[in-house]
Amino acid sequence: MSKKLLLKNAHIEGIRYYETYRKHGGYESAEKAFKMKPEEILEEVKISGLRGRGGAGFPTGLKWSFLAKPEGVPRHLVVNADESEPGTFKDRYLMEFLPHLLIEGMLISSFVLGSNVSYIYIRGEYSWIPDILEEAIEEAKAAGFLGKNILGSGFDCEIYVQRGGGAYICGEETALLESLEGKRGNPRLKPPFPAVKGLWERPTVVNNVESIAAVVPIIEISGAEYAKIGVGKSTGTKLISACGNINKPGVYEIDMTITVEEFIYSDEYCGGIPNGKKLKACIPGGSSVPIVPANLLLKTINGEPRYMNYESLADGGFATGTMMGSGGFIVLDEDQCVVNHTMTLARFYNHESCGQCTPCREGTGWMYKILKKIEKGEGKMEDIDLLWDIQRKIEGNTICPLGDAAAWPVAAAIRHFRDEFEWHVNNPELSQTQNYGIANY
Ligand code: L3W
Ligand code: SF4
Repeated sequence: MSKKLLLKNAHIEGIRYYETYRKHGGYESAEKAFKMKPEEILEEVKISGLRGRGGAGFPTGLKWSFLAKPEGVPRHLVVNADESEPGTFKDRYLMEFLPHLLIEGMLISSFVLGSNVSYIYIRGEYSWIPDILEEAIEEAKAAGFLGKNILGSGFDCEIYVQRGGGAYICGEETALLESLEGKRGNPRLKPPFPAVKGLWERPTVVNNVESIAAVVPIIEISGAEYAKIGVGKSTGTKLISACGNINKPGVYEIDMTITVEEFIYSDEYCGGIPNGKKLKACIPGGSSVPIVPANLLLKTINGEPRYMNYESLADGGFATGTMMGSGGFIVLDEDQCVVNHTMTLARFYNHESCGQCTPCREGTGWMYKILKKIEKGEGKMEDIDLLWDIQRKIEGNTICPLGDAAAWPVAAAIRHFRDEFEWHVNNPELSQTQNYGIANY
């Protein structure tokens, strides 16, 4: 059974409220942290090996250490709660059921970074959550954990919640900052990274909800103890939101030592595939990461079991591996059509492209059009090669990672499931009424 750090108290009734949260050890990490120096806390976070839980897996302590500290210039912590990656809903769970865990993590992190005004930027579609967060912020303030001179330390901190307008691109950290500044959410060129020039050109750390919540158990048990959980550079625990063709969709906390097979089939997690169907493929890290067929999902090319962690999921590179990404775990059974699925994703990325760069703006549109044509049985064999060619021209040639995120699913689908694309081309009549999966199993 995986160790629980973030969700250990999630089952307790009323844990959303300050009194219950406090009764179960809430804000004890903050009290401990305020007896330490900010540099000592930073050291604990570095030792913990915590990696950003939003998708990129960048070491959190390292990011914090990049924060510029020019004299007299305010610094900010911004929590990225714009959880829009298809298949990803773990931050929603944290904010809805454990808002004080996030507030406590933000308090400790703001103290380390010297952020007197910190923000939560939350996706607009999570319309009911800002009220929950604001209530928790008020409770924390009333209890002396926010506001002026927190715990007599002389440190002041306010937290504000800002709602997004429903654009996926605002989850990209620089687009988020633009939006927070009241502008259209267009990604900025990096460098400069937000740690140097972020919100209103001030040094800013942007971290995912789960990353900031993880700071609480790190301080509670120490960075060294946190680092002992998990394996290699995949330390601590990770929240996985599981969906698709599984018996038990939901949010699970895993300690990154379990295998993919165990995660899909064990009753503790996904509980297997409904109706005894076979596993076809999985997208383990949100829609942006490469799809992997069952044979490469349960084992690596070297025959090793594939584990639910950053290194093992990526084993073999994009040709045979994938990415942990945001932990949005999407399972496809044998009845699913990869072409149809890829087309749906292409439509999403085309719709969400901000339009600043030509390869992304035009390429996502062309990929969607071609996929639609193939899926309807109106494609030619050359279209598959054209599709491959277009995604190659997008990857690495855009301002922000949305371009790559649109290209990778197409590349992986063609690489691993070319037969399905060819089936649609060769079976135009069947393509009108059936999908590849149903027709072939
Ligand atoms: C200072 C340097 N800071 C890097 C910082 C950078 C950022 C973090 C990671 O994209 C991925 C994307 C999605 N000085 C720095 C530095 N940093 N070098 O480190 O940076 P990066 O560029 O590796 O990634 P990113 O731009 O943050 C994130 C993928 O995650 N993804 C996520 C999708 C959406 C969600 C969601 O809805 N929650 O996660 C899924 O795979 O495709 O590749 O902070 O500033 N020298
Ligand atoms: Fe906009 Fe796409 Fe360019 Fe990102 S890659 S800046 S979403 S056009």
